Amino acid sequence: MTQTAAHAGAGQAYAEGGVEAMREAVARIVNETPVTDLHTHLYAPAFGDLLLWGVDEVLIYHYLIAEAMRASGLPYGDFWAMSKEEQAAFIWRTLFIERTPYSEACRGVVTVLKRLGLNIEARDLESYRAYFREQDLGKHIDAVFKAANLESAVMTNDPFDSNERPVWEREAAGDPRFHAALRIDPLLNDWTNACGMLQDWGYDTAADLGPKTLAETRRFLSGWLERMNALYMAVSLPPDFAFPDESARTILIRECIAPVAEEHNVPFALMIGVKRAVNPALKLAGDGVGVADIQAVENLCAKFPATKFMVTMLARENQHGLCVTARKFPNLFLFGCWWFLNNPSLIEEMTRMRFELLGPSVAPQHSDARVLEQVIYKWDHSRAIIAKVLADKYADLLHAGWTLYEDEIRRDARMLLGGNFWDFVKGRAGGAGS
Ligand code: HDL
Ligand code: ZN
Repeated sequence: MTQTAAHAGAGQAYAEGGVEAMREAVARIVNETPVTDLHTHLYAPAFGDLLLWGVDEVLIYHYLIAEAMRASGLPYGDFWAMSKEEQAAFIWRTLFIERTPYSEACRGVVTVLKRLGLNIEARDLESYRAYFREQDLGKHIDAVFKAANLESAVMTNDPFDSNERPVWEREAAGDPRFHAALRIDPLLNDWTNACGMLQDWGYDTAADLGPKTLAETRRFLSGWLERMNALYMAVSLPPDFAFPDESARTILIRECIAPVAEEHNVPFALMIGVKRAVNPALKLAGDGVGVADIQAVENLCAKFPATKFMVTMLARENQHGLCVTARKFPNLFLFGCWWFLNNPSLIEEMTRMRFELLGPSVAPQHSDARVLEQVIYKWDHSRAIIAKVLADKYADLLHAGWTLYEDEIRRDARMLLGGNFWDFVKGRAGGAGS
């Protein structure tokens, strides 16, 4: 007999007359709840210079490069000819001194400097540089994780990256605050070249994707999942991603990714909708967005019910369809407001839509941080919005007559800021497939 009468709640109770007190409690609890940041481009200290940190790296973030090139009209070649310090000074002058820094990526820099206790009023880049020069990286990582209230972060680990692969081959000392995710874009988006690299590494593969090649590709995936102790496999995909179709990608997903994901009980994360290099002259800042077809997600979840899929899509236009699809498939887990969606107006819109259609069953945000200190602003800004939307939904519920208890708010915040992700990673695929 399932429990029906008793309620789960304990602690302070909130009913319709206590909405303001409830809002304060929600803001406090969301800020107090440690986060698992499930997708970043940060690296554990063992990866050396791959971990980007400090004010110059914060300023030359590719989001800010795009904004500064747009604002200044500087020829691309002139910018790329500059040193990192010169690029950072150019961006500081262009976006923060000559203009007001109210874009989200600019405001983020201000939040970082303020939360690290620097003198914003001075607007003095040299003084900020002096502060970072004095930092010991290990202690600085501790301070940044504490400021962001980050429990841990998931890296993006690419065995096809010639800078990163040797670190894993040296058996890099792990840091419990940095988890691994196996990133496989070359395998699924550039099979011919990836096949050649696999051959170089001793895998008996051929471009024709015969049975031996498929077995060897599964061996490659299993080996790296184990070496990295990766939490999931991930890929970014173009707007025209289709499944199934006649491509090598469909064969690799069907014969390699899905079975290996199920065998290792790890999710397969698809980040769909990026148009790479729409302006190649901007390099990393040159990628764009396109509306994708949700049918591919439906087909994957239906065909592989025992495989766990994490999905985030880049186009605003795809968000409602993705929420509806997640209602149909318990093996589909939605996460984050990715990249061009990571702005207050769109985070609020998406979080409201997800809470209304999917309740507490999503991961509303990830940071995608590329530079260590960015986690401070990305989580400050997102926690405020998540708390606001959650409190609004609670207020509607109290108006409907529900009573909410303080420890239920804590439970919900824990679920949204990491608990749901860990449950999905550790559990079996939900629904018919399990
Ligand atoms: O493919 C990805 O993981 C994207 O997040 C890209 O890294 C992108 O450049 C980015 O940093 N977005 O926030
Ligand atoms: Zn990313």
